[in-house]
Amino acid sequence: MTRRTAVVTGASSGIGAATARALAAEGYDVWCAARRSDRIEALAAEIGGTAVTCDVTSPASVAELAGAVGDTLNVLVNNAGGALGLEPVAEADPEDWRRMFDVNVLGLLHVIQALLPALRASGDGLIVNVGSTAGRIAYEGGAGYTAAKHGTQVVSETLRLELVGEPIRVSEIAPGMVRTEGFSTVRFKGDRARAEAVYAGVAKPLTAEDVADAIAWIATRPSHVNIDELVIKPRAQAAQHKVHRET
Ligand code: 8X3
Repeated sequence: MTRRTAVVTGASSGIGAATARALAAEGYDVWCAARRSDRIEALAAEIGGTAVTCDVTSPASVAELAGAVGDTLNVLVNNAGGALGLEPVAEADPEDWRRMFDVNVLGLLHVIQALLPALRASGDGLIVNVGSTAGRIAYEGGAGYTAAKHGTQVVSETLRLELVGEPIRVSEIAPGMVRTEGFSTVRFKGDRARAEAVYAGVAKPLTAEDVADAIAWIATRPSHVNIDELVIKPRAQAAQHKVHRET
């Protein structure tokens, strides 16, 4: 029997790397795609997958990924994404917004367009877009990121409408507070104190592995079962602004 295949973007760290591991543990041949070659090469060696250096904001780079993957693909996890800055609209840097829209929204477009033929050809395809609770709500300082992640959500919903009748499922997972090595450090441009403050007093934020476990669950449902959306938060986070912090 041919092994099932998966592509995970943003696989160099955090949720992406954990998802590549979780899918490999479920028996998938995993294409680990990200910009940082050294990291994905180490990961691919660890899980018996394949590393493909890829920047999802570059159509040419994504075309190379599609060329490497070949004619069929079962699972695409669009995980590459992220936040930049936490300034109010009045002061936000348009360049941050441009980059967030580029990776969280246009990145989806490039990768989906390039890999849709292979997903279709597999006869049993699944797209999992990694959104965020930021794609459901608004918070002060978050407009660039929340707008982009609302974009991720709407692209997912639209795609499900457009692909109905085809052998391709479309899911979106929307995590809340997840502590990963990169997310907040990137958002605050290396300011570790601000990054740490996000999780201050929260006993157990979600881990990348918690989210990866949920993605693997989505992927291993029978192929007629489409998990449209899955919102996942730590027990300590009842809502975006309602986080239990131990003092
Ligand atoms: C991460 C959730 O709260 O930083 O996607 O917007 S939040």
